[in-house]
Amino acid sequence: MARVQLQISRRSFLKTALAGGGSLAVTGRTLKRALAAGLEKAGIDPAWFYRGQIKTTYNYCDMCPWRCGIVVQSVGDRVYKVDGNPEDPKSRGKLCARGQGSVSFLYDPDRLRAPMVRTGARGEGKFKEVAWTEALDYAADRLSAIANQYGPEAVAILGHTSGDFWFTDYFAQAFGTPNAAKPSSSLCTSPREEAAKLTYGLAIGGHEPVDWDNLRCLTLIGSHIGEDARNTVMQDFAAAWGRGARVIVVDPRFSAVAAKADYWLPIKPGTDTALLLAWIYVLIAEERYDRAFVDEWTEGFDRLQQHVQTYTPEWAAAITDLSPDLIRTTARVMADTLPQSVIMPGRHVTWYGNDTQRMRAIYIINALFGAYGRAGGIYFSKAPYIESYPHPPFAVAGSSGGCSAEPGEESAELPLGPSGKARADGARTKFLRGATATQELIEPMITGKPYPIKGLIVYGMNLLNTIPDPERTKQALQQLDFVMVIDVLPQEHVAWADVVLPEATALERYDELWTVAYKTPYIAMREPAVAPLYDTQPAWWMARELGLRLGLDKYFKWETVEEYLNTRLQSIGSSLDKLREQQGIILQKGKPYLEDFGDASPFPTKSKKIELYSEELALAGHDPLPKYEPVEEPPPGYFRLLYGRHPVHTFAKTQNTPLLNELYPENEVWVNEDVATAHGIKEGDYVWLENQDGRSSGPVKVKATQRIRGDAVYMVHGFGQQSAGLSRANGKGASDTKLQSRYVLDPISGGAGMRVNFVRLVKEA
Ligand code: MGD
Ligand code: MGD
Ligand code: SF4
Repeated sequence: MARVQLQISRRSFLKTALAGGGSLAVTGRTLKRALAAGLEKAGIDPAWFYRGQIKTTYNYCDMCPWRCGIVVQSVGDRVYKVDGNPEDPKSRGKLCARGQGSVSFLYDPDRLRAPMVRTGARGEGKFKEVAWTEALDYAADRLSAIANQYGPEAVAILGHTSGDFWFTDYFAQAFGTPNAAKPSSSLCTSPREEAAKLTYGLAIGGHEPVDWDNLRCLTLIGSHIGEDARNTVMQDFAAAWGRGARVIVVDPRFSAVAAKADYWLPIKPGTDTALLLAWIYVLIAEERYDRAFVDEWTEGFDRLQQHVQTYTPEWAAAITDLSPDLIRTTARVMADTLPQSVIMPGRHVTWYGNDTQRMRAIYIINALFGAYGRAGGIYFSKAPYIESYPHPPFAVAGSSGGCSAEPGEESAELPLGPSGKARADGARTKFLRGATATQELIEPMITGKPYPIKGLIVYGMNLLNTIPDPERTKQALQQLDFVMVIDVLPQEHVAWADVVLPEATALERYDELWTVAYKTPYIAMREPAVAPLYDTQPAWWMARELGLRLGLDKYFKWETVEEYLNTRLQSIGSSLDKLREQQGIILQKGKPYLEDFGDASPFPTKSKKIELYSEELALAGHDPLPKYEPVEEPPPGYFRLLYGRHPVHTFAKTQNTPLLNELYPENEVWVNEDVATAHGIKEGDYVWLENQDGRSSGPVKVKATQRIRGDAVYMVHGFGQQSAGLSRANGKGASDTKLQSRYVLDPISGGAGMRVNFVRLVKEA
């Protein structure tokens, strides 16, 4: 421990010196160095001298939902360095570029600085700064007026980023609204979660449980590792690739990871289920599956065999635009190394509105490989044990779910409000499994059906860049009685708030413990490295202050967040101090493999087996086995709009971060080179994109390339923002969200498929 601290301290000190322009004057630095040199000469280790200056704190990175453990070095009131926490099972001492950008995010001069109350019209962005007491009193008055007139369910709470627990979970449940949702569910992972629960009874949770250490063949359906820059996944992929694991990438675009693959399948967008069915056909027809595993652990194999009889590679080739040979060869390559062969469960899987069935097809193939609970396959995640803070039962049970929710935390049961009303997105009746449908909560704000939503709290979610059809969202915002936004930056939706509460960033605050279901379950802490800048406050404080004003005292008995955290940690014989001594991480024991379960089944389905054929789907009138359903084709002159990630940006959150903005300031639209030439457009030209409903975004630079098919265009999500307060990001590039005026709902999971929009290229005048 001391050794690590000393090394980091020296490095941080050098960094401090290099940073220049910081709080340490050059003369002071020279003097300190001279003193240190004097101590060294006298045979005294000068480390203590520096250590007095440099504070080490433990945290988890908030630059994306992956949340790698970090070690933060600060001097006085300034943070200088963020490193990966070597004890953290996910960061393993390393960070991605965005994680390195945390300090720049903290010191973004455009940050929100004080609570504000609206003075102009909604959307105009005119505010006056007020004291916290005034802002909170006003918000509490408005929220209780709505609850008194319409019931607490008339307030919706939409949230994301790692502090969302305090509002989307804790406050929402104490206040009594079931209308709390996270975009990371219905706009991201819900189809893969619902398909997993239907097929083998377990949710995937926050971290795809691929047993990388022993993996010998990896197949990626879309997942674009490297651009999707999750630190651990990139480390694991690099290690597996270095060991010689085979890699198969299915993507209409020659992605960064396709460049590392043994096979790239440039599939026609929207046809993946046909490919998966043909792979199943080959695996069964050629008996390239793990028969013993299938016999012992699966249900419905005979019906699956019958079902795929006509799904030959030749059938799939006509649909997918891939050759039958390539389909056969790749099935054989995958099967060569079973059970150490995995099709990685995707993450952002809300593509076309039939996504649960595509995900089921993926899980069925993994079952044929015998991958579940086997080394080099799919391990079983386990959530760490720790008690919740003891409080009286909440007014409403939670199920907001999401990207970072852990297995077991999400519930298929939908919460009811105190007045007995179910969530207003209609999930109980509309979708089989009832994932939280963030975008569907917009409708009751406009139509008042099934009952009115009159108030909205947005915590750490980029409302107008995250939910498709932002024009519809603006219409909803106009109609609400009260809108409160808690954010750190003047993002576009902030201009629509009645009250704006500025939050301290992750490096400036305590937060809820990060409890991670993983191969090795673990718990990580977040503590402030420095005091909050400006007049900002942490979410736990805001939630408590509002709760007390709303008469919810019984849920907020803890006076400080340290008391809250220590109470939870006591349940496992720990405390904040002990956690600090353990470098911010508590590891627990997992149960990753079949043998860890003894005679018991690890699959909590009705049959206690992997359900290749799903009775539950059949009973609900859905296809019990996955079928290929064609998706709508682009009209003549239009291209399907595809989107993804850039390694140095997260969603629409980091485009304004000085350091990251410098690395990639604007997005580009990828257009097939031949198509561009036919349109008289060349690399570097600027174009506008106009979608099927006349919505446009741009101007955006053209990347004319053979790395994408001719029927689609591609761009990085998160650009094309319109907020004057974001001095670097404002007006740069094009927005995929603005061009997504429609989406198709997956009837099983409620996920909103967004790759159903088409654009044409309009040359910049
Ligand atoms: P971000 O743009 O990261 O995405 O949706 P969001 O989480 O809404 O927005 C984070 C917001 O939190 C920003 O407003 C940021 O300023 C604010 N913020 C940052 N740090 C803090 C903090 O410490 N405290 C508070 N209070 N606020 C903070 C992501 C969602 O988007 C997801 S998970 C997916 S997978 C989907 N991706 C996607 C896409 O690729 N394309 C399109 N068009 N839509 C998408 N929607 C979904
Ligand atoms: P996808 O949307 O599944 O995203 O990352 P992924 O889960 O990897 O994949 C996008 C890829 O799908 C693109 O390469 C696109 O060309 C391809 N694609 C498009 N249409 C089709 C199709 O019809 N078939 C096939 N086979 N491929 C298709 C999202 C993930 O990224 C998420 S959800 C989060 S929360 C994180 N966000 C994030 C970030 O914001 N920034 C960075 N740098 N990394 C991130 N990592 C995570
Ligand atoms: Fe931070 Fe990168 Fe880890 Fe995300 S993947 S939590 S941005 S270091």
